[in-house]
Amino acid sequence: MSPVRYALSDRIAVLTVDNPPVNALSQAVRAALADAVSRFAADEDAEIAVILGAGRLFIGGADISEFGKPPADPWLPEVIAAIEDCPKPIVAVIHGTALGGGLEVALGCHWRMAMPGTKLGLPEVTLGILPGAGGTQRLPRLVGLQAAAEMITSGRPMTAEAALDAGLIDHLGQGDDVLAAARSWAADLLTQGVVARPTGRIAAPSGDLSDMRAEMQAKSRGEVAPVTALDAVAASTSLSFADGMAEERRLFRELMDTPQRAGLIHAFFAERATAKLPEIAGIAPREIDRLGVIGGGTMGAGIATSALLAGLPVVLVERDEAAAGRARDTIAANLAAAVKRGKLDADRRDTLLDVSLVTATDYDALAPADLLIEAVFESMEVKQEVFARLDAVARPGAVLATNTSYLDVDAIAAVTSRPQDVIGLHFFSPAHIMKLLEIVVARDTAPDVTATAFALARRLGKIPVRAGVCDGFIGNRILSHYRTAADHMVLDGASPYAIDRAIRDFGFAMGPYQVSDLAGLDIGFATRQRKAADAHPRDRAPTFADALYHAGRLGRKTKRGYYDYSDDPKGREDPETLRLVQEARADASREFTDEEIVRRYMAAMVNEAARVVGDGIASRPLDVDVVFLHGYGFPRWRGGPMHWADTYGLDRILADIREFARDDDHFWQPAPLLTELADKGATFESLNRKDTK
Ligand code: T1G
Ligand code: NAD
Repeated sequence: MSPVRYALSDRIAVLTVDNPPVNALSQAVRAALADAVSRFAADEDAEIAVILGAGRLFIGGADISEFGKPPADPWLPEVIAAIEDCPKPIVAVIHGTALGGGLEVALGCHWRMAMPGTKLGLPEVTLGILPGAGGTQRLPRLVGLQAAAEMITSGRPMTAEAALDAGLIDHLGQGDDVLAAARSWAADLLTQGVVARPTGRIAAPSGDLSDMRAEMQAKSRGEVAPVTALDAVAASTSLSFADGMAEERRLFRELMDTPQRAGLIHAFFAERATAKLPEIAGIAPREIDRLGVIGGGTMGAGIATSALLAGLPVVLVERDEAAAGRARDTIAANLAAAVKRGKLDADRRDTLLDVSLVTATDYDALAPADLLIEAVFESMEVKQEVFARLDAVARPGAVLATNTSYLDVDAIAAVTSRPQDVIGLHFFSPAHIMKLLEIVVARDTAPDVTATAFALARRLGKIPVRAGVCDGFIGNRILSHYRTAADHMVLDGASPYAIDRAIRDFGFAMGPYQVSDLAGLDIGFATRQRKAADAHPRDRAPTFADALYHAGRLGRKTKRGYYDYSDDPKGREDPETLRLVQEARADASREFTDEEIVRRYMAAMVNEAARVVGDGIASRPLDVDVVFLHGYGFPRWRGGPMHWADTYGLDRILADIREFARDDDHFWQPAPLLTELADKGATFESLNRKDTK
């Protein structure tokens, strides 16, 4: 059956794009749409055409899985030109979502209507490209230069209401019967005697984007698509429509060929692949109607907020009334911020606080909970004591989860009579904002408990990644390793500021020492104390970090850490820090270029990541990528550390590690999986393909 249906009645032709799940504009859809438009043009009984999407949305854009393959006729710009050039009026009736090429189809139509709740956007820059079917030329003609530039360079969608205000659509529909609304509007237009009205013939917009360009360039940290997209929009002011279209195509092709495009598309599919695991395929999750949270500090309050926002009632247990009150205050403040951001209305907030949230000090209050998440202090002793108490009060079949950052989930499960019900749910801070959730599957965790954790993640709007039990799971384990590589460079003579700068220039949001200041230097100190007993004689301790800790420089919370925050919230470099660091290191004779800093940092990251995959802690390399993109500020356009490593070359990383091992063959030991893949000339991507497209 054709993916575009044609139906005629009362002089109205309805062209329905039907290509589940998102009506993407694959080659077959483009060809069928072009045919349907020709048929309408030739159909003497049809006076107006409506383009609609079947199912839950209009059109989700170009078919991303075709990117990187040779382009197949007809091209989308040609199909849209045929719509625009049709002498009889064609209207778009948009519901659900119109994204990328989907919105560009609508821009090529002569009139546009959207149903309430619709999102309209040009998200191409988030995939490393730009709107390549006329979006950069038609949108500014409809909504003005500035508004178009903002929409295209941010990739952020607009609501139907905002689109009406902006002039992007002509009419806001009503009700939820899209076809009926479409037919009724088309009939009205016919009565009004409307004619075809090509967007491309609207006068070119005027204005200047050079200030915006300079600002974007300064903030881009190496990302190319947004600035290039801006250049395409700017072309609409100085070139004819036809020449502007040609310029858009030229810039589009340029971006299509960049590694950044490949990185961003990898990220898109990787995020959707993490929940696809053979071990939970077809397994029914347990039902979750009520959550229990134990500990209402930073994490517990954030987790409770996240659950409440998703409509799950929460019972939160703290040590005493004062702590329970503080937890409630934190949650109230989190919800107030959500109200301020327009994510929640004030009445609903009141109901969540008064009805859906129960705070208590007695563990018996947890008895009705279907899933309990422990977020108490990071201490095995405390956690085991809490789990023994949970075992006594939780109902049979309840899932018992721990939010530990590093500790052994098997050892926590072992104090209960039901280790099959125990799992790790490692949220990231702030838990109601960060999307990543590491799901730590312990030795005895039952498959339906794992399936329940993935179902919960979906309900909370999180991106779940399966991890196995080890110190730090996927993210924190790899972090500890490359952090150590950075510390070694400081011990050998690099300034922490030089390292932070080089890492930011690579594209990370923050350097490792800025991250330390944010987390608190006491956290790192406590971790080192905890691990001191397992230290190898050749491990090199970061003596400078201890020195800062002992000097009371704990980071942002004490206004001083690696940086000085006393009169600058962003932090200033501080000669006192450099003096403390200098005193604390024995041999500081080496100099490091930015390039070497990045090489060492990334080699350590990829090497430990290869061990994490080789040991089965991460299911596939793509799972590591998603953890780093969403939990550690890894630059999205580089696709994640494993994708980046494939691009850089696994043989080159191995050569780097062997070079660094000449000075320190204890720290720099190549991971067996890295050696194996590099020797075969294979990539990490080859290990992803087994389970994903
Ligand atoms: N192409 C191919 N597959 C797609 C796709 C697309 N555009 N969008 C989604 N899928 C797959 C996805 O991988 C998943 O597959 C399934 O559909 C459901 O997706 C010329 C260059 C539309 C808001 O960037 O933002 O147009 O995992 O889980 O949460 O200028 O999908 O089930 O096998 O995300 O309901 C611009 C990308 C393209 C939109 C729906 N378009 N998609 O969200 O479902 S570039 C986009 C989305 C372009 C022109 C150009 C979302 C959605 P599987 P899902 P959802
Ligand atoms: P926190 O100190 O802010 O909060 C811990 C809370 O637990 C305190 O409010 C304390 O009163 C309460 N508590 C302690 N013992 C209790 C008990 N027996 N019963 C009930 N409540 C008890 O700590 P946090 O930062 O929220 O960390 C909690 C857990 O989450 C730790 O395991 C930590 O490793 C993990 N974690 C923290 C982060 C982070 O960035 N802060 C991120 C991920 C995971």
